[in-house]
Amino acid sequence: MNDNDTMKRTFASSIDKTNIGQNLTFIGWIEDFRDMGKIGFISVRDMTGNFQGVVTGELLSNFREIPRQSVIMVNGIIQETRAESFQVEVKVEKVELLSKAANPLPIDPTGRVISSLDKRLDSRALDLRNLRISNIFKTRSNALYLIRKYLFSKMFVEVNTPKIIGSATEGGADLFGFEYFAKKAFLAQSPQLYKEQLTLGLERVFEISSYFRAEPSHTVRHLSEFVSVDLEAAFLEYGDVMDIIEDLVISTIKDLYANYNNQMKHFDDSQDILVDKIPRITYEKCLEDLKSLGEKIEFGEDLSDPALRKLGETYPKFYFIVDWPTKLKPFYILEHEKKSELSKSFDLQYGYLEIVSGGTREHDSARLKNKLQEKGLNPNSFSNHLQTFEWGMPPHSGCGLGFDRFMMILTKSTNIREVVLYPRDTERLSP
Ligand code: AMO
Repeated sequence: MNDNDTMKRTFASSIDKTNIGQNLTFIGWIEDFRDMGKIGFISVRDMTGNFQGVVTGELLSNFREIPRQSVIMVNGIIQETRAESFQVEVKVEKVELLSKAANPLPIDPTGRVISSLDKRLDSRALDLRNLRISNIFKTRSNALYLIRKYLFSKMFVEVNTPKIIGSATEGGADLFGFEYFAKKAFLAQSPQLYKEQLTLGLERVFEISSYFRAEPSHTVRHLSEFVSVDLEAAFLEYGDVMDIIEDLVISTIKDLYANYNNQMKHFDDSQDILVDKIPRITYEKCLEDLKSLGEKIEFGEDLSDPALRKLGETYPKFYFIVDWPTKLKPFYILEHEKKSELSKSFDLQYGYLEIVSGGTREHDSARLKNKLQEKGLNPNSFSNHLQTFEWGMPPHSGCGLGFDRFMMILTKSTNIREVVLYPRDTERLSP
């Protein structure tokens, strides 16, 4: 192999009948080799798809020696094919083994032999050679691109705030703490305090980053490290933020189906996630609905997992739950002026699954200080944050979208670990 041979390669998906008769070079992983004695058929995968190669004569013995999933460089003439799944095939004239794969491999990346999720995660890099799995992560990349594009179009500025912090952002629980030189530090649970502060200089900000929660629960929707799309905007109310999220979610899904259908087609198409509108249902209406379903929840109680699953049967797609009891929401959420037991807050649900949480924020420093105390937090630990509220803090609202959970919906995955490359939970710390 010469230095620039790899650059002169042709991609599997780019060949069709117009290439017949041409001599081309391909690089990829051997997915299959069917040996019929005098003739053999190879299926080779690259980042764009598969091509079929026909092998005859002396070359056949070369292929018999090469384990599947090895990397080869193949040179050959493009010709007509009888195979239904290919437009043309490559009559192999030369083969070079670039990297030999072990035999057997820990998992079968073609998916013919099914492995458990745990086993697949132990060999994640190899797992990505499965077409459905690689398409999950291509969709993830495209969804991030579309979300960024959408937020830029709404004049949001992308920011990066610290992940090593000195005090809790979401209250004291679920924090990972560690020694930071001679001090105690924590891993950020969210960018909440920073994003609020930044509205006084930038008005509209968003951040896409990993956050850390010492969630003791081992569920299909919690991880210790997850990615959140956070936004915060001056002079908007929680209803405006819901409008933005509704538009963002619907347009991202529409765009993925319209422009990336070659990826979306790999996910179960029996579930239709496209909607035109997202209904807004109050917390109190949810209690009524649950009561009629035989689930009695008192005002002020959180909606338990079984309650959300019941609610998810009534509202199986996207819906907002709005105006939560003030006592259920964090210190930074503002209550309604005339009904202080209710807060200006919302969650976006997909069935039982909470995707987004947000609200209008308290922007008065004295009231914020009281709220901290009421929630059992020490205002002294928040003195840096509180002082910024004296510098012309605008009224503001925002939310955090659990991106991994959104990916579960987009790819119809039932476990959050499916859509995260290297998930971290109570048990998993490697790879
Ligand atoms: P909240 O704590 O509800 O709100 O988090 C926002 C969203 O992040 C996702 N999420 C998680 N995803 C996977 N694993 C976890 N352990 C996990 N925890 C949360 C959920 C959730 O809806 N600061 C506020 C947001 C705001 O008001 O702006 C916050 O962090 O999808």
